[in-house]
This record gives sequence, C-alpha cells and structure tokens, in this order.
Amino acid sequence: MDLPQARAALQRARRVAVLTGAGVSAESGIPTFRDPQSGHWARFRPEDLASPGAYARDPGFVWEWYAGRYRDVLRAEPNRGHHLLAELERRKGADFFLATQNVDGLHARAGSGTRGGTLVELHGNLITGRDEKTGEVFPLPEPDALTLPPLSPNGHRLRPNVVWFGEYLPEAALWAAQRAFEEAEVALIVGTSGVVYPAAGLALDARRSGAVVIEVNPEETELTPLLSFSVRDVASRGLAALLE
Ligand code: BV8
Repeated sequence: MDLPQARAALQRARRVAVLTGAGVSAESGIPTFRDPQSGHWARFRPEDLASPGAYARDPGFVWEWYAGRYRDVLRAEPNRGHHLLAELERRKGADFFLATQNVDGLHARAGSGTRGGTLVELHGNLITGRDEKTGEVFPLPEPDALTLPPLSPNGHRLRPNVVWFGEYLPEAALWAAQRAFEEAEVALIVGTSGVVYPAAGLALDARRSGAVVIEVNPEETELTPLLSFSVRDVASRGLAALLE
C-alpha cells in the first residue's frame, strides 16, 4: 500500500476508528512518555508514578506530579493534528470513533466527540478527580486554587481520575472501542508507541477484522510490522497528507 492508496481507502471508508497516544499532543508541547522526562521528573519512570502502589505509598508526591501535568495541559492548546481528527469526525459523522490514551483533554477541546462521532478517553483525564470513597468524578479546581490532596464536596480525598498501570480500563469505554475497531473499514493509529495494553490491542482488533490500518508516527513502533501502511511523519503533517 502507498500513500495515494491509503488516502483513497480513508476517503472511501464509512466506518473509521482512530487510536491516539502522547505523540499527537507532542506538537502542543506536552512531553510524551518515552521522551526523557524533563527536570525534576527525569529521575522517575511514569510507570513508577502512575500506579495504585505509588499513590498508596505517597499520595502527596503522586499528586504533585499530576498537579504539574494538570497545569501544563491547561496552558497547552490543541494542535493541527487534533483539529484534523475533529474534521475527519465531521466528515464521517456517527461512524467515526476516536479512542485516546491521552489524559490531556486536548481532543475534547478541539471538538472531538461533538462532530457527530464518538470520543472515549480510555485512560481518563487530568482535569477531573475521583472521590476515593464514592467514586464520583468532580472537575478539579483551577490550578491556583488547587490544594493537595484535593477534596471532593463530600470532604473525601480525590484521586487523579486516570487509569493507573495494573488498573482496569472503564469497561463500557473499552468495550465500545473494541467493537468500533472490529467493525472499522479503516483504522488510524496516531502517535503511540503501541506498548500499553489493552489500548494497543485495538490496532490488532482492526487488523484481524480485515481493516486497513494506517499508522502516523515519525518512528517505527512495535505495531508497524502488523499494519497496512505507515506515514513516517509527525501527526499534524501525516494526518494532513491523509486528509487534505
Ligand atoms: C490493565 C494514564 C488489566 C495515567 C496510562 C504487569 C502488571 C500489571 C499490568 C501489566 C503488567 N504487564 C503488562 C501489563 C499491562 C499494562 C501494560 O500494558 N504495561 C506496559 C508498560 C507493558 N497495562 C495496564 O496495566 C492497563 N491495565 O492491563 O488492566 C490488569 C489488571 C491487573 C493486573 C494485570 C492486568 C492500564 C494501562 C493504562 C496505564 N495508564 N496513562 C497517566 O497518564 O499518568 S498509560 C500511558 O502510557 C498513556 O496513557 C499511554 O497509554 C502510555 C504511553 O504510551 P504512548 O501514548 O504511546 O506514548 P509514548 O511516549 O509511549 O509514545 C509516543 C509515541 O509518539 C512514540 O511512538 C513517538 O515516536 C511518537 N511521537 C513523538 N512525537 C510525535 C509522535 N507521533 C506523532 N507526532 C509527533 N509529533
């Protein structure tokens, strides 16, 4: 398969499913997980902090990491890649499904999920917190008003409303995503190293069901050999090459 054929397949497809990872937010200035973490966090691997064990051991320290990322994403803006995916949703309507691994909320801020298709945040998001006792989800206060650990209106401690390593993904979101990728005619895998499961498995669900699966990533990934075609470029340029 070559780029013109990939473009034609995407144009022809009615049912399109997209999986995104940290790479789609890189051009918004949000560091990816595999970029060497900058500064203070350089000493920690995300896998070590994004876990129930780390939080149980030192909730304040884990909250400091999340509060810092929360501040960063509020300062960031969706980039051209986010907007192109919202435009693709507008073209495909109800048969469009975007599953993101990102917790930065940038797809929602670019309008994804409001253009007739579906957006699911498979791993939650940084802008809300979850009541540790009741499980209710609340928006976090503005960063300047954020005291750690934040409390819910019930006075209980809020935990970051994300899925940690070793935790199950929200069942309804994962199930809907698996169905969308199994039924897709074309799947796009954008900006993910494809190492975290079950999210990365969505690409294989699409491939197994006979879909054309197209990767957009400046580098090869673990999924590359299994896919139909790779656009070796950053998300904004790679998606523009497929869509414009
Ligand atoms: C689960 C939210 C069932 C938090 C995240 C042992 C014990 C327990 C579990 C496991 C285990 N071994 C394996 C597992 C399963 C585990 C897993 O997959 N581990 C990996 C590390 C092997 N998965 C889980 O634990 C999941 N739950 O399995 O539950 C269970 C339950 C109990 C016991 C066993 C099993 C939960 C996984 C969710 C974890 N939460 N995030 C937070 O953010 O703090 S994961 C987090 O990391 C992200 O959400 C994302 O999923 C992942 C990072 O991956 P990417 O997004 O791909 O980012 P990355 O930096 O890796 O790559 C960026 C890519 O972009 C690169 O390819 C780069 O080339 C490219 N790029 C760079 N610039 C650009 C670009 N592309 C385009 N444009 C650019 N400009």
